[in-house]
Amino acid sequence: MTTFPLHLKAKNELTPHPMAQYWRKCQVEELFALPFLDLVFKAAEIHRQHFHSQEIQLSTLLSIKTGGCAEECEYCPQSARYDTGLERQEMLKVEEILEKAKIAKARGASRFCMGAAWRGPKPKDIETVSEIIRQVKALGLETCGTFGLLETGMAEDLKNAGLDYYNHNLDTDPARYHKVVHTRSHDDRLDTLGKVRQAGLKVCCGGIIGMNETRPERAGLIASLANLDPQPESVPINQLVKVEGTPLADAEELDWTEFVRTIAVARITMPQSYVRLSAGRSAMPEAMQAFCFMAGANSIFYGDKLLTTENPEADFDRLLMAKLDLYPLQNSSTT
Ligand code: SAM
Ligand code: DTB
Ligand code: SF4
Repeated sequence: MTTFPLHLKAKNELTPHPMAQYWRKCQVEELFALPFLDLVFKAAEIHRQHFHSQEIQLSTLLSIKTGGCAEECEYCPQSARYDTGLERQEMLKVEEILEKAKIAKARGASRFCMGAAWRGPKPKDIETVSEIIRQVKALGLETCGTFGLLETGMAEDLKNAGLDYYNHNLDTDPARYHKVVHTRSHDDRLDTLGKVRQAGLKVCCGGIIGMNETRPERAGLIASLANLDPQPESVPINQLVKVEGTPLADAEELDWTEFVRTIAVARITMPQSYVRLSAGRSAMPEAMQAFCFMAGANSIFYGDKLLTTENPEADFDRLLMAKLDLYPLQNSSTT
Protein backbone atom coordinates (compact mmCIF):
# COMPACT_ATOMS: atom_id res chain seq x y z
CA MET A 1 0.00 0.00 0.00
CA THR A 2 1.11 3.60 -0.55
CA THR A 3 2.73 4.78 2.63
CA PHE A 4 2.92 8.20 4.18
CA PRO A 5 5.48 10.35 2.32
CA LEU A 6 8.48 10.88 4.58
CA HIS A 7 8.60 14.63 3.95
CA LEU A 8 5.11 14.85 5.51
CA LYS A 9 6.41 13.86 8.91
CA ALA A 10 3.89 13.69 11.72
CA LYS A 11 3.99 17.10 13.38
CA ASN A 12 3.19 15.93 16.86
CA GLU A 13 6.40 13.92 17.05
CA LEU A 14 8.20 17.25 17.21
CA THR A 15 6.32 18.89 20.06
CA PRO A 16 6.23 17.81 23.70
CA HIS A 17 2.92 17.50 25.58
CA PRO A 18 1.98 20.87 27.09
CA MET A 19 0.65 21.29 30.63
CA ALA A 20 -2.88 19.95 30.45
CA GLN A 21 -5.71 22.44 30.76
CA TYR A 22 -8.51 21.44 33.12
CA TRP A 23 -11.80 21.06 31.23
CA ARG A 24 -15.01 21.77 33.10
CA LYS A 25 -17.97 19.77 31.85
CA CYS A 26 -19.87 22.99 31.02
CA GLN A 27 -16.98 24.19 28.82
CA VAL A 28 -17.13 20.92 26.89
CA GLU A 29 -20.91 21.30 26.58
CA GLU A 30 -20.34 24.76 25.08
CA LEU A 31 -18.15 23.19 22.41
CA PHE A 32 -20.86 20.63 21.64
CA ALA A 33 -23.35 23.47 21.23
CA LEU A 34 -21.36 25.34 18.55
CA PRO A 35 -22.94 25.51 15.08
CA PHE A 36 -22.08 22.13 13.51
CA LEU A 37 -19.87 23.42 10.69
CA ASP A 38 -18.09 25.92 12.94
CA LEU A 39 -17.30 23.11 15.37
CA VAL A 40 -15.92 20.90 12.60
CA PHE A 41 -13.91 23.83 11.21
CA LYS A 42 -12.40 24.63 14.61
CA ALA A 43 -11.47 20.98 15.13
CA ALA A 44 -9.96 20.78 11.63
CA GLU A 45 -7.80 23.86 12.36
CA ILE A 46 -6.54 22.41 15.62
CA HIS A 47 -5.89 19.06 13.93
CA ARG A 48 -3.68 20.82 11.36
CA GLN A 49 -1.69 22.62 14.06
CA HIS A 50 -0.54 19.32 15.53
CA PHE A 51 -0.65 16.70 12.78
CA HIS A 52 -0.41 16.37 9.07
CA SER A 53 -3.97 16.31 7.75
CA GLN A 54 -3.30 13.31 5.46
CA GLU A 55 -1.82 11.03 8.09
CA ILE A 56 -3.90 8.14 9.46
CA GLN A 57 -2.68 5.70 12.08
CA LEU A 58 -3.82 2.10 11.47
CA SER A 59 -4.29 -0.40 14.31
CA THR A 60 -5.37 -3.99 13.78
CA LEU A 61 -7.32 -5.74 16.54
CA LEU A 62 -7.26 -9.38 17.54
CA SER A 63 -9.25 -11.04 20.29
CA ILE A 64 -6.77 -13.49 21.83
CA LYS A 65 -9.25 -14.82 24.43
CA THR A 66 -12.90 -14.53 23.53
CA GLY A 67 -16.20 -14.58 25.46
CA GLY A 68 -17.20 -16.11 28.76
CA CYS A 69 -16.28 -12.95 30.66
CA ALA A 70 -17.55 -12.77 34.25
CA GLU A 71 -18.07 -9.00 34.09
CA GLU A 72 -21.39 -7.32 33.48
CA CYS A 73 -20.92 -4.53 30.95
CA GLU A 74 -24.22 -3.76 29.21
CA TYR A 75 -22.63 -3.03 25.83
CA CYS A 76 -20.46 -6.11 25.56
CA PRO A 77 -21.21 -9.29 23.60
CA GLN A 78 -18.47 -11.12 25.52
CA SER A 79 -20.13 -11.07 28.93
CA ALA A 80 -21.12 -14.58 30.07
CA ARG A 81 -24.24 -13.01 31.61
CA TYR A 82 -25.87 -12.33 28.24
CA ASP A 83 -26.99 -14.82 25.62
CA THR A 84 -25.44 -13.37 22.46
CA GLY A 85 -24.70 -16.69 20.75
CA LEU A 86 -20.99 -15.87 20.79
CA GLU A 87 -18.68 -18.87 20.64
CA ARG A 88 -16.14 -18.88 23.48
CA GLN A 89 -12.51 -19.29 22.58
CA GLU A 90 -9.72 -19.97 25.06
CA MET A 91 -6.33 -18.26 24.59
CA LEU A 92 -5.12 -18.53 21.00
CA LYS A 93 -1.78 -20.21 20.33
CA VAL A 94 1.24 -17.91 19.86
CA GLU A 95 1.73 -19.15 16.27
CA GLU A 96 -1.85 -18.25 15.37
CA ILE A 97 -1.47 -14.74 16.84
CA LEU A 98 1.85 -14.19 15.03
CA GLU A 99 0.26 -15.25 11.74
CA LYS A 100 -2.46 -12.60 12.17
CA ALA A 101 0.11 -10.00 13.21
CA LYS A 102 2.21 -10.66 10.10
CA ILE A 103 -0.86 -10.23 7.89
CA ALA A 104 -1.72 -6.97 9.67
CA LYS A 105 1.81 -5.67 9.11
CA ALA A 106 1.84 -6.71 5.45
CA ARG A 107 -1.45 -4.84 4.96
CA GLY A 108 0.05 -1.64 6.38
CA ALA A 109 -1.01 -1.58 10.05
CA SER A 110 1.52 0.03 12.39
CA ARG A 111 0.05 -1.31 15.63
CA PHE A 112 -1.32 -4.66 16.71
CA CYS A 113 -3.88 -4.56 19.53
CA MET A 114 -4.63 -7.70 21.46
CA GLY A 115 -7.77 -7.99 23.58
CA ALA A 116 -8.84 -10.50 26.20
CA ALA A 117 -12.30 -11.00 27.72
CA TRP A 118 -11.19 -10.82 31.33
CA ARG A 119 -12.09 -8.66 34.33
CA GLY A 120 -8.32 -8.61 34.60
CA PRO A 121 -5.41 -10.98 34.03
CA LYS A 122 -4.16 -13.52 36.59
CA PRO A 123 -0.37 -13.72 37.23
CA LYS A 124 -0.19 -16.78 34.93
CA ASP A 125 -1.97 -14.83 32.16
CA ILE A 126 0.64 -12.09 32.43
CA GLU A 127 3.36 -14.68 31.74
CA THR A 128 1.47 -15.94 28.69
CA VAL A 129 0.70 -12.53 27.19
CA SER A 130 4.24 -11.31 27.92
CA GLU A 131 5.64 -14.02 25.65
CA ILE A 132 3.09 -13.12 22.95
CA ILE A 133 3.96 -9.41 23.24
CA ARG A 134 7.71 -10.18 22.92
CA GLN A 135 7.16 -12.07 19.70
CA VAL A 136 4.70 -9.57 18.14
CA LYS A 137 7.06 -6.70 18.97
CA ALA A 138 9.91 -8.58 17.28
CA LEU A 139 7.96 -8.38 14.00
CA GLY A 140 8.47 -4.60 14.04
CA LEU A 141 4.93 -3.70 15.06
CA GLU A 142 3.85 -1.43 17.88
CA THR A 143 2.01 -3.45 20.49
CA CYS A 144 -1.16 -2.67 22.43
CA GLY A 145 -2.95 -4.78 25.00
CA THR A 146 -6.41 -4.54 26.53
CA PHE A 147 -6.70 -7.08 29.31
CA GLY A 148 -8.85 -5.30 31.91
CA LEU A 149 -7.98 -4.25 35.47
CA LEU A 150 -4.32 -4.66 36.46
CA GLU A 151 -2.87 -5.54 39.84
CA THR A 152 0.35 -4.08 41.24
CA GLY A 153 3.41 -4.96 39.17
CA MET A 154 1.49 -6.22 36.13
CA ALA A 155 1.86 -3.03 34.09
CA GLU A 156 5.65 -3.13 34.69
CA ASP A 157 5.76 -6.77 33.52
CA LEU A 158 3.88 -5.86 30.33
CA LYS A 159 6.18 -2.88 29.73
CA ASN A 160 9.25 -5.11 30.19
CA ALA A 161 7.83 -7.56 27.67
CA GLY A 162 7.75 -4.78 25.07
CA LEU A 163 4.18 -3.49 25.32
CA ASP A 164 3.87 0.05 23.93
CA TYR A 165 0.22 0.92 24.68
CA TYR A 166 -2.38 -0.24 27.17
CA ASN A 167 -6.04 0.27 26.18
CA HIS A 168 -8.38 0.84 29.09
CA ASN A 169 -11.51 2.86 28.35
CA LEU A 170 -13.53 5.10 30.66
CA ASP A 171 -16.43 4.30 28.33
CA THR A 172 -19.09 6.71 29.57
CA ASP A 173 -19.74 9.72 31.80
CA PRO A 174 -18.30 8.98 35.28
CA ALA A 175 -21.68 9.78 36.88
CA ARG A 176 -23.48 7.04 34.90
CA TYR A 177 -20.71 4.42 34.77
CA HIS A 178 -22.54 2.31 37.38
CA LYS A 179 -25.67 2.28 35.21
CA VAL A 180 -23.79 0.61 32.35
CA VAL A 181 -21.15 -1.49 34.10
CA HIS A 182 -22.30 -3.36 37.18
CA THR A 183 -19.23 -5.24 38.41
CA ARG A 184 -16.58 -2.53 38.79
CA SER A 185 -16.40 1.22 39.25
CA HIS A 186 -15.07 4.23 37.38
CA ASP A 187 -12.49 4.55 40.18
CA ASP A 188 -11.29 0.97 39.48
CA ARG A 189 -10.65 2.07 35.90
CA LEU A 190 -8.75 5.20 37.03
CA ASP A 191 -6.66 3.05 39.34
CA THR A 192 -5.50 0.83 36.46
CA LEU A 193 -4.88 3.87 34.23
CA GLY A 194 -2.63 5.24 36.99
CA LYS A 195 -0.67 1.99 37.17
CA VAL A 196 -0.28 1.98 33.38
CA ARG A 197 1.13 5.54 33.37
CA GLN A 198 3.37 4.83 36.32
CA ALA A 199 4.91 1.89 34.46
CA GLY A 200 5.78 4.14 31.51
CA LEU A 201 3.28 2.64 29.09
CA LYS A 202 1.43 4.86 26.60
CA VAL A 203 -2.26 5.21 27.36
CA CYS A 204 -5.09 4.41 24.95
CA CYS A 205 -8.31 5.52 26.62
CA GLY A 206 -11.67 6.40 25.13
CA GLY A 207 -15.32 5.48 25.28
CA ILE A 208 -18.55 4.48 23.59
CA ILE A 209 -21.13 6.84 22.12
CA GLY A 210 -24.76 5.82 21.54
CA MET A 211 -25.54 4.09 24.85
CA ASN A 212 -28.68 6.18 25.51
CA GLU A 213 -26.55 8.90 27.10
CA THR A 214 -27.52 12.58 26.88
CA ARG A 215 -25.33 15.23 25.27
CA PRO A 216 -24.21 16.55 28.70
CA GLU A 217 -23.18 12.96 29.50
CA ARG A 218 -21.16 12.77 26.28
CA ALA A 219 -19.52 16.01 27.40
CA GLY A 220 -18.84 14.38 30.78
CA LEU A 221 -17.05 11.47 29.12
CA ILE A 222 -14.90 13.76 26.97
CA ALA A 223 -14.07 15.96 29.97
CA SER A 224 -13.01 12.89 31.98
CA LEU A 225 -10.68 11.82 29.14
CA ALA A 226 -9.29 15.30 28.52
CA ASN A 227 -8.60 15.79 32.25
CA LEU A 228 -6.37 12.74 32.47
CA ASP A 229 -2.93 14.18 33.13
CA PRO A 230 -1.06 13.63 30.90
CA GLN A 231 -3.74 13.21 28.28
CA PRO A 232 -3.96 9.79 26.60
CA GLU A 233 -1.77 9.37 23.53
CA SER A 234 -4.64 7.53 21.85
CA VAL A 235 -8.38 8.18 22.25
CA PRO A 236 -10.70 5.59 20.71
CA ILE A 237 -14.21 6.93 20.14
CA ASN A 238 -16.47 3.93 19.55
CA GLN A 239 -20.01 4.04 18.24
CA LEU A 240 -21.94 1.33 20.09
CA VAL A 241 -22.14 -1.88 18.07
CA LYS A 242 -25.59 -3.11 19.04
CA VAL A 243 -25.40 -6.84 19.64
CA GLU A 244 -28.56 -8.86 20.13
CA GLY A 245 -28.77 -10.34 23.61
CA THR A 246 -26.96 -7.44 25.29
CA PRO A 247 -29.05 -5.03 27.39
CA LEU A 248 -28.11 -2.17 25.02
CA ALA A 249 -29.15 -4.01 21.84
CA ASP A 250 -32.11 -1.65 21.44
CA ALA A 251 -30.32 1.57 22.35
CA GLU A 252 -31.75 4.61 20.65
CA GLU A 253 -30.25 5.49 17.27
CA LEU A 254 -27.99 8.54 17.48
CA ASP A 255 -27.96 11.09 14.68
CA TRP A 256 -24.67 10.94 12.76
CA THR A 257 -23.95 14.62 13.39
CA GLU A 258 -23.84 13.96 17.13
CA PHE A 259 -21.12 11.36 16.65
CA VAL A 260 -19.14 13.76 14.44
CA ARG A 261 -19.57 16.48 17.08
CA THR A 262 -18.10 14.10 19.68
CA ILE A 263 -15.05 13.45 17.49
CA ALA A 264 -14.60 17.20 16.96
CA VAL A 265 -14.86 17.95 20.68
CA ALA A 266 -12.34 15.17 21.44
CA ARG A 267 -9.93 16.72 18.91
CA ILE A 268 -10.31 20.24 20.33
CA THR A 269 -9.88 19.18 23.96
CA MET A 270 -7.07 16.66 23.26
CA PRO A 271 -5.15 18.40 20.46
CA GLN A 272 -2.05 16.18 20.59
CA SER A 273 -3.78 12.81 20.91
CA TYR A 274 -4.52 10.40 18.12
CA VAL A 275 -8.33 10.36 18.03
CA ARG A 276 -9.48 7.01 16.69
CA LEU A 277 -12.69 6.57 14.74
CA SER A 278 -13.15 3.15 16.32
CA ALA A 279 -15.95 0.56 16.52
CA GLY A 280 -19.12 1.10 14.53
CA ARG A 281 -17.61 2.03 11.15
CA SER A 282 -19.39 -0.86 9.39
CA ALA A 283 -22.64 1.00 10.03
CA MET A 284 -21.27 4.39 8.89
CA PRO A 285 -21.61 5.67 5.33
CA GLU A 286 -18.34 6.77 3.71
CA ALA A 287 -19.35 10.43 3.82
CA MET A 288 -19.89 10.25 7.58
CA GLN A 289 -16.45 8.74 8.03
CA ALA A 290 -14.99 11.49 5.85
CA PHE A 291 -16.67 14.04 8.12
CA CYS A 292 -15.08 12.35 11.14
CA PHE A 293 -11.63 12.71 9.52
CA MET A 294 -12.44 16.36 8.78
CA ALA A 295 -13.38 16.76 12.46
CA GLY A 296 -9.94 15.54 13.50
CA ALA A 297 -10.06 11.74 13.65
CA ASN A 298 -6.65 10.46 12.57
CA SER A 299 -6.66 6.77 13.42
CA ILE A 300 -8.85 3.73 12.68
CA PHE A 301 -9.16 0.04 13.45
CA TYR A 302 -8.05 -1.61 10.23
CA GLY A 303 -8.92 -5.19 9.35
CA ASP A 304 -12.15 -7.07 8.76
CA LYS A 305 -12.87 -7.78 12.41
CA LEU A 306 -12.93 -5.79 15.65
CA LEU A 307 -12.89 -8.21 18.61
CA THR A 308 -16.03 -10.24 17.87
CA THR A 309 -17.97 -8.04 15.45
CA GLU A 310 -17.35 -6.92 11.89
CA ASN A 311 -15.28 -4.01 10.67
CA PRO A 312 -14.93 -2.80 7.05
CA GLU A 313 -12.69 -5.00 4.86
CA ALA A 314 -9.10 -3.78 4.50
CA ASP A 315 -9.66 -3.38 0.72
CA PHE A 316 -12.64 -1.11 1.38
CA ASP A 317 -10.56 1.04 3.74
CA ARG A 318 -7.65 1.26 1.32
CA LEU A 319 -10.05 2.53 -1.33
CA LEU A 320 -11.62 5.02 1.09
CA MET A 321 -8.18 6.30 2.08
CA ALA A 322 -7.20 6.64 -1.57
CA LYS A 323 -10.38 8.61 -2.33
CA LEU A 324 -9.67 10.95 0.57
CA ASP A 325 -5.89 11.17 -0.12
CA LEU A 326 -5.05 9.75 3.30
CA TYR A 327 -1.82 7.88 4.02
CA PRO A 328 -1.15 5.26 6.67
CA LEU A 329 1.36 6.35 9.28
CA GLN A 330 4.33 4.05 9.65
CA ASN A 331 5.42 3.23 13.18
CA SER A 332 8.51 4.76 14.71
CA SER A 333 10.47 1.50 14.49
CA THR A 334 9.93 1.21 10.73
CA THR A 335 10.42 4.86 9.68
N1 SAM B 1 -12.04 -6.84 29.12
C1 SAM B 1 -11.25 -5.69 28.94
C2 SAM B 1 -11.92 -4.43 29.39
O1 SAM B 1 -13.12 -4.41 29.56
O2 SAM B 1 -11.21 -3.43 29.54
C3 SAM B 1 -10.75 -5.51 27.51
C4 SAM B 1 -11.70 -5.84 26.40
S1 SAM B 1 -13.17 -4.82 26.26
C5 SAM B 1 -14.05 -5.65 25.02
C6 SAM B 1 -12.49 -3.34 25.51
C7 SAM B 1 -13.44 -2.24 25.12
O3 SAM B 1 -14.24 -2.65 24.02
C8 SAM B 1 -14.46 -1.78 26.11
O4 SAM B 1 -13.93 -0.94 27.11
C9 SAM B 1 -15.43 -1.01 25.22
O5 SAM B 1 -15.02 0.33 25.08
C10 SAM B 1 -15.28 -1.71 23.88
N2 SAM B 1 -16.53 -2.39 23.50
C11 SAM B 1 -17.01 -3.55 23.97
N3 SAM B 1 -18.19 -3.86 23.41
C12 SAM B 1 -18.47 -2.87 22.55
C13 SAM B 1 -19.56 -2.60 21.67
N4 SAM B 1 -20.61 -3.42 21.58
N5 SAM B 1 -19.54 -1.49 20.91
C14 SAM B 1 -18.49 -0.63 21.01
N6 SAM B 1 -17.43 -0.83 21.81
C15 SAM B 1 -17.43 -1.93 22.59
C1 DTB C 1 -11.70 0.11 21.76
O1 DTB C 1 -11.87 1.26 22.21
N1 DTB C 1 -12.50 -0.50 20.90
C2 DTB C 1 -12.04 -1.82 20.60
C3 DTB C 1 -10.71 -1.90 21.38
N2 DTB C 1 -10.67 -0.67 22.09
C4 DTB C 1 -10.41 -3.05 22.23
C5 DTB C 1 -13.04 -2.88 20.87
C6 DTB C 1 -14.33 -2.71 20.12
C7 DTB C 1 -15.20 -3.90 20.38
C8 DTB C 1 -16.46 -3.86 19.58
C9 DTB C 1 -17.32 -5.06 19.86
C10 DTB C 1 -16.67 -6.37 19.52
O2 DTB C 1 -16.16 -6.53 18.38
O3 DTB C 1 -16.73 -7.29 20.34
FE1 SF4 D 1 -15.55 -8.48 29.89
FE2 SF4 D 1 -14.28 -6.32 28.94
FE3 SF4 D 1 -16.58 -7.20 27.81
FE4 SF4 D 1 -16.69 -6.08 30.20
S1 SF4 D 1 -16.04 -5.06 28.30
S2 SF4 D 1 -17.73 -7.98 29.58
S3 SF4 D 1 -14.74 -6.75 31.09
S4 SF4 D 1 -14.64 -8.27 27.87
